[in-house]
Amino acid sequence: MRDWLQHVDALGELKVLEGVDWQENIGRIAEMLVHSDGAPAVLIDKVPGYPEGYRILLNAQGERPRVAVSLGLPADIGAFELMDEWERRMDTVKPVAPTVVESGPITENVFEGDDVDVTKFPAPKWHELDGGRYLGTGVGIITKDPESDWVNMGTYRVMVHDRNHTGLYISPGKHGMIHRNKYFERGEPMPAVIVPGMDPLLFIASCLEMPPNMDELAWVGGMRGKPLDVIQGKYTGLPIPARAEIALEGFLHGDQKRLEGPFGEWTGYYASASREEPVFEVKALYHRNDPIILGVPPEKPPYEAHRFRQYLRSANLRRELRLAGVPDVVGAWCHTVGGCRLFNVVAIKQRYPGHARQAGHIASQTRAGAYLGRITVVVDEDIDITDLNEVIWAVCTRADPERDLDLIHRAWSGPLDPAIEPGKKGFNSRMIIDATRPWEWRDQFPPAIGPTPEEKRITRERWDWLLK
Ligand SMILES: Cc1cc2nc3c(=O)[nH]c(=O)nc-3n(C[C@H](O)[C@H](O)[C@H](O)COP(=O)(O)O)c2cc1C
Ligand SMILES: [Mn+2]
Repeated sequence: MRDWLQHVDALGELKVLEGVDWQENIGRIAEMLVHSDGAPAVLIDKVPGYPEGYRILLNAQGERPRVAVSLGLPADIGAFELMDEWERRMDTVKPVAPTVVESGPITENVFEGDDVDVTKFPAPKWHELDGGRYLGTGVGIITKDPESDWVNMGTYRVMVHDRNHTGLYISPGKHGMIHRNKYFERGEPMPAVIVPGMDPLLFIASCLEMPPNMDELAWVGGMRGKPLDVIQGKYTGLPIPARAEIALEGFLHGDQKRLEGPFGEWTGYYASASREEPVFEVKALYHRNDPIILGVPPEKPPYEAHRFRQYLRSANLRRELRLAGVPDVVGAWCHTVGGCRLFNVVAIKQRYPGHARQAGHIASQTRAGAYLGRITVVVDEDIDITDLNEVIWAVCTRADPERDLDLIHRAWSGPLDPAIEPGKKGFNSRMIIDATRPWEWRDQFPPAIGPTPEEKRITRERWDWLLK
């Protein structure tokens, strides 16, 4: 993260802000930053009541140039070039296992037993109605499958309970939850490491849907072309990134529960209310000198994670459709308005009857689209899928509801789904809208009005003083 900050500062995209209270105004500023186009990354320092140097990074990857820095790409890269490069890397990057080292910046400060105190960090109350202070938002949770060598890192929110206890909310079906349930079924606590501040690329790997059995730490090693240095956790043996900012090592206990939540979530609501959740006991606390919390509080869409996942998850969706054997997928776009989950669009060049339904049903169930989706729209290749206006126009003019609407019942949802009744959260349904020209009479479909992009370019050149 320190290198990343230098790069971003050199681009003029980093601002430092001092003296802002954790109770209200850090959260307020975070909310407003992610909803402003062109807003910088902001490093908050000198939080009243906390030591100078204990910082919080906000809006790190809210703009494309800063996502490019994370990926080691030119800062002026275009959206589609970024997506192509991401897709290429997802196809070609081979995981490189981390290297175990004895120490690193993360061991500059190590506390155990009574000396553990996670309340020393200026974790903000991010949203007015949150049930507590969340240290973990831009966080990665490292766990291991008890039945195999699979190490996973996923982003699951972390609320502070007291000096050596936190909450950990994991949605059903997430890899950390699959691991957790296996430990709990054996009557064992789950060993885990919580990393609330780290390299933004690690965070990307942690919060995007990588395949099961993929070690996100090894994936980042592959992306960087060199293994990540890790120390071995003293209590759990789990890998801890040696250059991370902060790490909490300990155990999640199935038989100790405390209220967790509510928390403002990515759907734009405090949707999961508060529930009893297993408690994470911190056995060891590690942090660098002058540690930096990575703050990525969820907000009403689009927030920071949507701003970068619109490229990365869309590229993943396009790739997964290709890998599933759906031909002639021209593009896929996970719209930020739906949190890059609830409203996804796929464009195809129709090749055969049923092609559009195939694309729609599969898009709604790939790794990129399966969890808590809602609406998948399939359009023809002439529609600009990044433009909501064009997409809705296609829905309004090419889809007839009784012919073009399919539902999938009892699909993968979870407690965060605001449309599902309390007590019944778990399943939801999916709407597949086939907004392509109907296959049988596509040749008789009325032609759309308007010049082609090439014609527009020529006309714009000729009358450039008038037509921008
Ligand atoms: C800022 C942010 C916060 C998130 N919080 C949670 C969370 O509290 N619980 C959860 O299950 N998923 C959360 N997610 C989504 C998961 O991190 C994401 O689905 C990821 O793929 C999980 O890793 P896994 O696929 O290895 O399980 C969050 C994502 C972001 C960007
Ligand atoms: Mn995973």
